[in-house]
Amino acid sequence: STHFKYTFDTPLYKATSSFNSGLYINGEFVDPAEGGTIEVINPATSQIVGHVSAGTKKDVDLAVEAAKKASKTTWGLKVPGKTRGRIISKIADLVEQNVDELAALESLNTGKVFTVTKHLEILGSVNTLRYYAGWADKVHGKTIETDENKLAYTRHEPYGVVGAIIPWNGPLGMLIWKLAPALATGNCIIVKPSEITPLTALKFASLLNEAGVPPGVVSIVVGYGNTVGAAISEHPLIEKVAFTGSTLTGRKILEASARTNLKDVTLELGGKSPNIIFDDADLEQAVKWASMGIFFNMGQVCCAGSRIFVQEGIYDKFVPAFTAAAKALAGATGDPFSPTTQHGPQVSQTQFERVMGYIQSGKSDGANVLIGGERYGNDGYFIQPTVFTECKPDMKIIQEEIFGPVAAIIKFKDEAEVIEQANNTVYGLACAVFTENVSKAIRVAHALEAGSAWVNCMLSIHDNVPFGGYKQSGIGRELGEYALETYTQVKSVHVNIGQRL
Ligand code: TXE
Repeated sequence: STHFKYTFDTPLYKATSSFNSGLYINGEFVDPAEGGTIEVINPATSQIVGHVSAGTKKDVDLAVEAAKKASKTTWGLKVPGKTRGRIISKIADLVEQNVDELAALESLNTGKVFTVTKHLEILGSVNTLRYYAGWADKVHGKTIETDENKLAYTRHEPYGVVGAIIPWNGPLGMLIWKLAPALATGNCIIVKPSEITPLTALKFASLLNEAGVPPGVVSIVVGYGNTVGAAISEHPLIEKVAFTGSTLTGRKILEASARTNLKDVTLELGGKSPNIIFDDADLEQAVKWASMGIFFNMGQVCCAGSRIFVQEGIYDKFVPAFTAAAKALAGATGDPFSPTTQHGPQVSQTQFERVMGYIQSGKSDGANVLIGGERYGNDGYFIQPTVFTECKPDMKIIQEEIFGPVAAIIKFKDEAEVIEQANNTVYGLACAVFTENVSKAIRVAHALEAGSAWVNCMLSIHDNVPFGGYKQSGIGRELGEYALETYTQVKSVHVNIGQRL
């Protein structure tokens, strides 16, 4: 099978990373049944840095077969929760021990800033694993009183085999958001990483045997969406699929479920999250959070605060301060492995072109570019942090998810008006409100149609707080106790203890 080897010689990380980049099925790295490789590209240079194997439907079938077997023998409710929890904790320890290498691989493959990746995504994944390790022996049903002749109770049983389809904006993070609750509840899981960013998933796979994960419990099948992704969505023996990605692909997965075995589907899709800054906000804080809220991860964040509504009384102060923040970030653009870099490239040529297309549409629709609006440098997929003003509600840059470092600022007059404008979108992933008036903050947070509402902060995510979308931003919740429900099915057991016919 394929092998990945890369020598990092950077100010922040110097080491050689070397691992098997075949498919990880039934506890070992194997060649795909029908062959095929995918090029791995460094978006900071647009150079090829290696190759990984690409699977097809046949490999998914093999992974499901192994998972089915494991779920009946070495995993599932056969294994006590505390044992599953201990194995998940061990995975967490191994990820933590490999944090620098995982962060380096993630930065190499995505262009994300190394130190940010290390502390937020990789160490964040360690925390998520530990959080769900703790749940593994705490998943239980209820006894329900009916009448004295009956004992009725519920069991929260795993689905057996679940699938996970992962995007490229948080390759390891989004994988762990799905894998950790799936394993904690006793499921086996087939994971398809994004074909653009497979490296951390494969390095992660290389740790699983040492962690004591029985063969078949986790399989990592790298491949394209229309082959491996479609095979997972259509598979008759996969009872649930968890997806993070575009709304378009989310629809296809739901359709595939409807056409085939009606598998349970959870979707975490796009967003166009409003960030509302009232006149009485703490200006300095609002500027910092708003800037982080749209520019973090080069804007490649599903819950990015991409529509910034600013009340007219603070508008003339907010706009120059926000533009200055974007300018400072532009000055810190460059190599993701440099200690001074805060802004890296977009993940791929396709995404670069998509975002530049949106910037062009904003310009031709008559929005005003205050700063940015162009690519940065000549190598790689860098785009300058961009700020638009004079935006109208029907412009594409206001209606559609750009998924790049592009902020659109809209001036508003009063609370009722801004709530209506903020909710004028098919999406409903997140929202934010900045004000020092606590009643107004809570009133607005409740009025906005979104799965997460942030008051005087943005992009704040915790393992024990659920995350997910209203409207076309998705179905179901990840993280927290709520996610456990999406990996279990409830069985009601009725025991007759006295009724005679
Ligand atoms: O996503 P896709 P793309 C949004 C963002 C971005 C846009 C396009 O706006 O600009 O989507 O990105 C797999 N059956 N988000 O086209 O296709 C694919 O292989 C099953 C938001 O890259 O949704 C990959 O593993 N799977 C977002 C995964 O879906 C299929 C994160 C995501 O890719 C498939 C990413 C199919 N038919 C993009 N086709 C977020 N919510 O955070 C593709 N895939």
